[in-house]
Amino acid sequence: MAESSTNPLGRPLLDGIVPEEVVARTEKRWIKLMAATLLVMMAVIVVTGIASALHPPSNVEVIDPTTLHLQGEFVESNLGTAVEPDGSVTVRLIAEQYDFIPHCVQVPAGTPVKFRLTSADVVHGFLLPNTNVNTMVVPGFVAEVRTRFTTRGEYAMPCHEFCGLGHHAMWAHVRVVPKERFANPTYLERTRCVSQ
Ligand SMILES: [Cu+2]
Repeated sequence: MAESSTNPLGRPLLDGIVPEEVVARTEKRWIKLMAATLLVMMAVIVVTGIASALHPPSNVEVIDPTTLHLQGEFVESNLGTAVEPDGSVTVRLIAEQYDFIPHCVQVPAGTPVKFRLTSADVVHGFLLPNTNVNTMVVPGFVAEVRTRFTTRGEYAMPCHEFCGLGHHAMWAHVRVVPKERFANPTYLERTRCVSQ
């Protein structure tokens, strides 16, 4: 009898009790299925990593967060809105506990706008509601997001990565002004929202 080898009591199993060999066979199948799933997931991670598809959000550009204020692209005099030779606009911002620097920037409507951000301390988030702008700002990396504003108005920018006790108050603003009113801005106009 089949049961005698798996059933030490040597008597028929009660209704509803699954024989040991059936349990063992089912468990083996599940182990094989789980191992195959793990292998596929690991292969995906390795392949995407090797193909450089696995990286911090939006950009693979490293920067030393401890010297932002001393040298390079994110020194204070280079922050804010800058008009490029091709007419597009680049906005450079630093995120730090608990503010964006500059706190308010102006950009023209109907113009390609490139935001470049980095963090001076911990991970922050940058989000402009109702636009495609949404990125993490990771210390040591430059995040880059491109967009174009179709209508004028003011966008509130909340930090959407919890960054400490003052996180809830970490907001900045983007003011979109008509293209024809957006002349090459002075230093003050680059780094704050002065009325035009
Ligand atoms: Cu935050």
